[in-house]
Amino acid sequence: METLHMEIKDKAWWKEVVIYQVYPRSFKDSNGDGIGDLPGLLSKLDYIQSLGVGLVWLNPVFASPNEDNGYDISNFETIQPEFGTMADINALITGLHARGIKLLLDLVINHTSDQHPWFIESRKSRDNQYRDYYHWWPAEKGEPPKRFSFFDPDQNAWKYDVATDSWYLHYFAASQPDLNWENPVVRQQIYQMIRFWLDKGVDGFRLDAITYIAKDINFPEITEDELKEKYENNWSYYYSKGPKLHEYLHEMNQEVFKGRDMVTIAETPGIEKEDALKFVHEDRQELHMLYHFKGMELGYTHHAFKQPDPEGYKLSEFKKIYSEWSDAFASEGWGTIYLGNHDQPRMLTRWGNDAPEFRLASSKLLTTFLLTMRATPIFYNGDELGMSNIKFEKISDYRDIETLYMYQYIQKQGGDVDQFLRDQQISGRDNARTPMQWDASENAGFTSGESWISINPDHVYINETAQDADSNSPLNYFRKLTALRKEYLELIYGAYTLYDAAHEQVYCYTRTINGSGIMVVLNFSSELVHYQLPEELPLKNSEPLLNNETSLQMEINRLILLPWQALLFELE
Ligand code: TEU
Ligand code: CA
Repeated sequence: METLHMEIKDKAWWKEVVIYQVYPRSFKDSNGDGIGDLPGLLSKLDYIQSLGVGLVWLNPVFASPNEDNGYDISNFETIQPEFGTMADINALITGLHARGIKLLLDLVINHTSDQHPWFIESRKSRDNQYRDYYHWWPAEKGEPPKRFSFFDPDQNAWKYDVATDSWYLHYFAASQPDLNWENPVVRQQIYQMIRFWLDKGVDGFRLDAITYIAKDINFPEITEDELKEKYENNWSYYYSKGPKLHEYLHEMNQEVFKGRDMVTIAETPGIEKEDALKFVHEDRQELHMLYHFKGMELGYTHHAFKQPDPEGYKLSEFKKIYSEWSDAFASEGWGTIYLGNHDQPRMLTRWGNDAPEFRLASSKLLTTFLLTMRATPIFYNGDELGMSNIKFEKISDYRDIETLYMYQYIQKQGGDVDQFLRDQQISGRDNARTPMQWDASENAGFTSGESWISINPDHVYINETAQDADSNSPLNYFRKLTALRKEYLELIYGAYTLYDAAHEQVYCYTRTINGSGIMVVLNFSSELVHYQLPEELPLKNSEPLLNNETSLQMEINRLILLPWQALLFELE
């Protein structure tokens, strides 16, 4: 172990940790109002420590009218009362640090809530001192050029405001007006706010929709053809190419992040792997890490909004994307990896198989993939238990504005809302937002009141209490893997090499330092698979280092893999 440490350059704590994402609204309710909160989270710090994770990403808990579950902030420096108080956040920072765990807060700075004092002032008059904090288009200039909104019943990113006979820009909901980053006063206000949280002891930030902050303020017309040819018919690819984006990210780094032992992880919708190092190459002095959406676009038909392909996804394409992004950071920069979060469905249902006979093995296999690839894993709360999609039947079951507004839009267009509801059973964001399943009791140990969103009925057999006592559970398997990462540095810094790229059922790769290391074999299918291990990879020991099943069928280098079986072998 010692020798290995010496050889590795650019080691960093944030390359070695597993990130645990906590969605506070659905984690633990402490006062029976059916909404998860900070005192509830504080009561679960020992649980989080038991997972072996090193960094917690907390979704927004700041003052918010809560139209987009906290991503519409009305005050960046106060805590939303239903979540708790500033004292609770202080206790969270102290409590996590006392357990050797660091904390990331969510920085939502592409937009604010329309209830933020800045916007309330800005919309009052055209010469208000806050006017240029946002993007306004005076009506006398005629209709503004089309811009697409992700959360709007008309998909229109411009909203007319009679008070000043003008339109304002909102890439997300109308209650989330976009900030004008071209205004240096706005940038300085934001830098000051970030310093406020860093001075309180926060260890870094996840930066929300950060690729969208820079706008071409000439607001040129984007024709249908141009959108198709240049931007894959996807506005996020246009929105992520604002002219001064990297200038602002560099400025923010220089003015706030530089010289601090902290980490930044950017959500970067609309980028390709060729763009990645522009954001995270050390010499650029912008960000530490990012997460992209290329994997998340896999397995959709692209004929309709987030419509799952009935054929599912092709493993060869899955391997291609995650291998290319691993290679993008092979010698420079550093990547992240995830399969789910609060904007995506549960990874088990989307990428695995949540049928009763396969779900435990499948969940453990996906955990194996995330924690053995060459990138910092971002692991979503509840996935360590193998939680699945709730698959709501009715639109009234949903709480998420992305689903509710898209339903209204399809309805207005006379589209097939029933098909949309079937699609959302697989792809809807609310599938990831059902409460954490602590036990088999009526409300899963989440609340003593009525939950803000339905609890998945499978909590009677998929819950933390039952799995804590079961050595073969997904929960204890997760704990084994976080421990293994601390023992085998190859799993962190080892080079990644893919084998059998064309195999449509088995994902086989190695993680090596100076040729020695670990081989990972994953059967991404619900069938038995006969698999010949790569000849050129002699095993140190035919006994696997880790097996998510309790049996192994192996003769010399031939394996008969069980459905969703995951194996780690030490290489000679
Ligand atoms: O998401 C930004 C983003 O790109 C999302 O629109 C994403 O593409 C979509 O949700 C996938 O379905 C961030 C936050 O993660 C999300 O929760 C917020 O709703 C959004 O920004 C606005 O703040
Ligand atoms: Ca509560």
